[in-house]
Amino acid sequence: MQRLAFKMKLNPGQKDVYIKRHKELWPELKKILKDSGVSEYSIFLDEETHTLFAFQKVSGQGGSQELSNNPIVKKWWAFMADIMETNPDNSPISHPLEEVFYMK
Ligand code: RM4
Repeated sequence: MQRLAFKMKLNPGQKDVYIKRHKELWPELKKILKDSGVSEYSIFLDEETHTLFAFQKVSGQGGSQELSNNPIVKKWWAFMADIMETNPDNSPISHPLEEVFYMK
């Protein structure tokens, strides 16, 4: 089991939309994430910098940001592209973070 953290960027003023869309996360996307081994997936917002801090446990080959070949994931990223900083293929710009402390 791997523990992964990364950061993304939300466009200013989009907090409420971001929360609403995730409350209504597509069930098929949730299934893809779970089936690929992602669990305990949380995303926190730093409102000062608009940084989204994501954490997840991963038991499969890779985390959520490595599912770019999946058509549903692609569709979700296209849906989210209007409110996040994205790459030209609509994937959110994600920066991996190094774990420097862990206490169970
Ligand atoms: C995020 C972003 C991530 C996705 C989650 C569910 O806003 O699009 O890539 O894993 O939603």
